Amino acid sequence: MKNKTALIFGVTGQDGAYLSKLLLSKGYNVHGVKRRGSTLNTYRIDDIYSDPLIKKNKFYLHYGDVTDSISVFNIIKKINPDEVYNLAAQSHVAVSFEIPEYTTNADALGTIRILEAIVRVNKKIKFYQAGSSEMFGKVVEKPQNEKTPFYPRSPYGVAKLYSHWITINYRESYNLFASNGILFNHESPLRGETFVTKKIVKGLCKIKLKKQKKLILGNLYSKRDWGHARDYVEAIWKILQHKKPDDFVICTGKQYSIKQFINLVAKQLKLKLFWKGKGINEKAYDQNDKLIIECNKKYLRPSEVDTLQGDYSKAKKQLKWKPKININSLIKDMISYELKLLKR
Ligand code: NAP
Ligand code: G4F
Repeated sequence: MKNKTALIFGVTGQDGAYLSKLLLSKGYNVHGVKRRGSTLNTYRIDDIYSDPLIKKNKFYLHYGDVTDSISVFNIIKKINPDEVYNLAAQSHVAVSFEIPEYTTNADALGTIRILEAIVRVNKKIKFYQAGSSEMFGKVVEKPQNEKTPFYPRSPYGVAKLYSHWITINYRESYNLFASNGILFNHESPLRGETFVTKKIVKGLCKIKLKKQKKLILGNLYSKRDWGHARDYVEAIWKILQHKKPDDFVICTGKQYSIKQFINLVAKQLKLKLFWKGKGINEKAYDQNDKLIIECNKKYLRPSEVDTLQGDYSKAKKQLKWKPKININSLIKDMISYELKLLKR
């Protein structure tokens, strides 16, 4: 049987890197779409990329942008892949309040550009849409599953909800194999630097090594259901291998507050933290009463998602998927990567 070909929009991101490696390990030809920037953005995939003109490999990169219909159409037409994974997004919730129109263009309209290209080029191409637990927003029930009504709380969440429904609409209208993952927060050593887990792990590692004095955060009390990106890209792939297109919640079912996450990281780093104060004035000190963590309202959002906790029963039953990496192993992985970098 011929090897499958996958096309990944958002290949340079956290999930793009893990998914590329997974698909290559399964024998796929992997094509990725990267954006042109004034600085290089391929550090997460540099280890698997070598110029095909120099060395024949099965990993190819193309310049494109999901806000540019021409590039989206041309790439899909040229590659005519078996599977398209749409991971491309302005993925930072807080930033989506500052650039709402761009976020909508990339995260909502980007999806319809890809779906339209698939309809015009080849309706047999399977499509995965990277949906988010942010769509549950101000949650109306706990835990959240595929039947939970949505209530997004940010331009990002609203844009992702458009993509969720347009994926279902194209599935029903054109009989496409188009599926949504509704993924809860997932992290890894490759997580973007401004997301809270990475910021905490990096900040506390630097404080431990005396390379940074303090860490400044926002809301310490929101709760998230955090998994490992390596587990979640396995689920993404399984969603497209399922016998029929469908929508799946992917999560761990466990939740922790930001403060609990900090305490777990500090424990692994053998940093003793003493918490004082409440709300935005809550602060953490070390055993010498030196200030290590404080909060600033700069990092608060106009509207917050207070709690997220998923139920992955459907994925467990139908995809035979469950998370393998727990929160402490995730933190261990993130810390060891960070310490290695810092000690280099
Ligand atoms: P990420 O690290 O921020 O990666 C996003 C990717 O999208 C990057 O490759 C980025 O390129 C690319 N991108 C951004 N705007 C683009 C545009 N206009 N055209 C083409 N590419 C563009 O995000 P991630 O954590 O890997 O997440 C992958 C997807 O899953 C995203 O859609 C995200 O919204 C969604 N999601 C993530 C989580 C999570 O917890 N990680 C949970 C649920 C859903 P650059 O490298 O050039 O910036
Ligand atoms: O790490 P975060 O920025 O992730 P958030 O907003 O939950 O979004 C992530 O997960 C979504 C899935 O639910 C994805 F769709 C999305 O693309 C992204 O990957 O913030 C987590 C929590 C928030 O409640 C935030 O207010 O941490 C709180 N927080 C507290 N201090 C902070 C900070 N968040 C950030 N980024 N930076 C802080 O200093």
